[in-house]
Amino acid sequence: MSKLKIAIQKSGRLSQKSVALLEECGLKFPNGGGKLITECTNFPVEILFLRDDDIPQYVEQNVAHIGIIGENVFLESEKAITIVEKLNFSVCRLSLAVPKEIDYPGINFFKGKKVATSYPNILQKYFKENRIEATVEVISGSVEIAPGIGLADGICDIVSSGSTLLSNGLKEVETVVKSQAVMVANQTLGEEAQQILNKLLFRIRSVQKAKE
Ligand code: PRT
Ligand code: ZN
Repeated sequence: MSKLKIAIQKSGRLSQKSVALLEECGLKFPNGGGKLITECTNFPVEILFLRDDDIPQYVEQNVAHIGIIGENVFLESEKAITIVEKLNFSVCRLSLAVPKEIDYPGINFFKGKKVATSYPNILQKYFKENRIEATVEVISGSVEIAPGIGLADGICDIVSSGSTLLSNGLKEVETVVKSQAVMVANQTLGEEAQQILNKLLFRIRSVQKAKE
């Protein structure tokens, strides 16, 4: 029998909770030791540990059948994959923020401005929908320092408690998208993979219900 291949984040904010969810579903597997791939001992599942940004591509190409990522990564990737379950953890939002001393007049503030982000696809779509012409400056990390060093007038980044914005002299002014961990799947799963996924989804839903 073939196995369902599940991609989860190797190390980061989603890792522990992804492992915990699979364990709560009754899956037993050796975890740790820096292995990149591991087999469940009691379920036809193989787990791949990857960078979260690579997961949409692997799922689209069917290298992994399913994956667990933030909705923000799903949306930014623009890959042809499907969300099959929202997982209710790692809740956050992608927001626009500006220096706190700005007297913010509303979204038109961003017209003609420069905004730093690691999420150019999501941000450009948002600006287009809101008829804002702005320059999107792509940087891969430490986005919060961009206004302070004169690189941008504002930023678009993940916010959860808001304390990072605060400590960098910024304030949140618009929510661009809300996010949480989601399970994504390849759009043309074979019958066997689909059957295993259905079993797993049934267990995930039971685990979620028990927590309500
Ligand atoms: O190495 P790899 O590429 O796999 O990981 P990564 O560094 O890209 O991602 P990681 O582990 O930081 O985050 C994984 C996912 O967790 C994100 O894609 C989000 O879906 C989700 N998540 C939830 C968050 C946060 N909360 C979060 N607070 N991702 C990032 N942050 C960062 C944010 O970028 C900002 O720097 O935390 C800071 C803001 O937090 P607050 O609490 O100060 O507002
Ligand atoms: Zn990443």
